[in-house]
Amino acid sequence: MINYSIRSTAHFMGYPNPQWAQAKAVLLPIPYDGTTSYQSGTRFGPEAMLAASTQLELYDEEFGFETISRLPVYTLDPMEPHLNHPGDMIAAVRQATAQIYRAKKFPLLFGGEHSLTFGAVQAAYQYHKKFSVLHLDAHADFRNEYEHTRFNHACVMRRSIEVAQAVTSVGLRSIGRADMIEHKKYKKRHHWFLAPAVPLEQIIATLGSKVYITVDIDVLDASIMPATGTPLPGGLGWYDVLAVIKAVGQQRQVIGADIMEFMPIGGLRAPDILAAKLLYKMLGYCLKPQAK
Ligand SMILES: [Mn+2]
Repeated sequence: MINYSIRSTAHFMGYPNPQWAQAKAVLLPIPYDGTTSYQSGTRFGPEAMLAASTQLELYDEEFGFETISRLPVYTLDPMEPHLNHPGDMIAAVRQATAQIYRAKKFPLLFGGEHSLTFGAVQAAYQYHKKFSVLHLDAHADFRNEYEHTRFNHACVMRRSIEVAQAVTSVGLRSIGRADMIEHKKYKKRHHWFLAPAVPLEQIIATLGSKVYITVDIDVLDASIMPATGTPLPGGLGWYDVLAVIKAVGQQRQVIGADIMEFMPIGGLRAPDILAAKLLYKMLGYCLKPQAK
């Protein structure tokens, strides 16, 4: 078992947790926003997603079954935030994710700010060695350092390429000069596709056989996903994002995933539902439970 706990919360989809030994996927809520640069509030993301998930149908009309009754999903208690240094929180995420891998289960994290993804990527490296990262985001997050730390959310893919065999970013529409300088150093292993293009075959061709998927929720267009720290216009649509994840799930082995940067807006429920539904669809696409 994972040895931390601060409080219990709703389980995903309002569905009871299976026995730990039976669980195939493990959901790890991480309410943390220590380095968020523009506005904070992603610490409230996981709770809002869990609450919204209880409003979704268990039955998935695309798959023709209830994903969660075919696929035992265990929802952990939210991680306790370490507020001293972002590196401490990333180390805690690495430890927690490593425990999920050690138990031979699929980690699906949701936060929380994007810097945390590096902890999960490090744990993936520990257990899988060779893997690619598929990165859905408005921003390249490829700076070597930002606001005096190498662990800022704006650096998370630059850190990740130090352990992953390749990083492929999709949906980008904000690339800084500092991102570009680093990109040139890693050109052979760092691929990017600018929004609104989602060329599935080309994207998949850049990925190795094992893939970790990280979704910064701001990859979606701000009109349907305003609930994020640094929203940008011109993003991908709902079906674009589903198509990429579905194709990767069909053609590669997905070894872990996350959804980050969701920052609920009080009184506005549509983004909460979107984020919760995306999590549910990702479970189906990545773990492919069979119909009985
Ligand atoms: Mn972003």
